[in-house]
Amino acid sequence: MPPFAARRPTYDNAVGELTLPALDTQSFAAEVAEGLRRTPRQLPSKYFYDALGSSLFDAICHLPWYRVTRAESSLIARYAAAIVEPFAQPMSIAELGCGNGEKLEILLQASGAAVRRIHLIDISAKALEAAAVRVEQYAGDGLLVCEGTYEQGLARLAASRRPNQPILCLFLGSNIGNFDPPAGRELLKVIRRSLREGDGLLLGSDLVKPERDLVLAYDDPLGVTAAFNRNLLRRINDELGGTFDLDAFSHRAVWNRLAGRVESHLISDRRQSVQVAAADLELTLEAGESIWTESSYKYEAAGIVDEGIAAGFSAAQQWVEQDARFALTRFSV
Ligand code: AVJ
Repeated sequence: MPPFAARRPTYDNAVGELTLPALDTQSFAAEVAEGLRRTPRQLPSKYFYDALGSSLFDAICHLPWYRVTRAESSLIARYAAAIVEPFAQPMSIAELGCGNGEKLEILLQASGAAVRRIHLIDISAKALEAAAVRVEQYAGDGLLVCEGTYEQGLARLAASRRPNQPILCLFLGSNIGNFDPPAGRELLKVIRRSLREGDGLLLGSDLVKPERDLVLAYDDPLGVTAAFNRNLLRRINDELGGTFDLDAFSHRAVWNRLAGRVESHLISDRRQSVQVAAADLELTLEAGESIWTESSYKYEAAGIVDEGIAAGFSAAQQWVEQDARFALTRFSV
């Protein structure tokens, strides 16, 4: 039996298996149809993370030009003890969008905290398997794995928490940056409402920095980010019967200073028609027309603190990596 399958029984059966409406093929098709009919055309970035997309993202994290992951990992390694210091132990740790679990493992190892239960929440089954294998040894009181959206994971977290253990919820990697500011605010409120007094949130966010650094981070010379972006079209072809010609789209990253975000686009190199069978969609793209696939909002360090307090958290402590410009902020409930 593969290691992950053997650990499946650690799912919390009392809560039951949730159905995952945001992740099934029908919802994927509906969101693709809705986004591609919009002006400007758009696709939701949460669908990047199929097995290949998750592997490409792992590769991005090793690129010299994408410093988010390394900056955050070094902050966590250095300040691990301070990060967990306010929480009564033994405690639980939950991570929204845990990816491969590397940063959580660093926190568990470097903090030496008595962590009994671990909740992993991610939209990618492949990432969850990797994370589960990594941190299982630290979860003396069970590892709960939730393949789903943040909202689904938070609902399960609130319903399945251990009575006398505070929860530190991790929301790292600047994943908050994929939400436009009103949606980000709303998500922070949902996180806050899923937690209780004595709990905390550790939020990792990338900061505004010079434009050339931002553009290189999202349009790297090796073309890995371009492949990550184009893989969304490949996924639509494979899962929804799409006819995208992957060679006919160029990756473009632009810093939109006024909006405070890096935008990732796929630009149609020529006028072309595309069908997506499962979405019942036929569209014609003009030469130079863009499909906007991702926003990566960048924050000011003080702005992040304000957002957490506005969402109802009571206090904040912040650690900043000044060189790469990345902030880790811990909020108390
Ligand atoms: C995982 C959403 C934080 O926006 O920086 C990396 C994804 N996209 N390179 C980001 C990503 C292109 C990443 N997040």
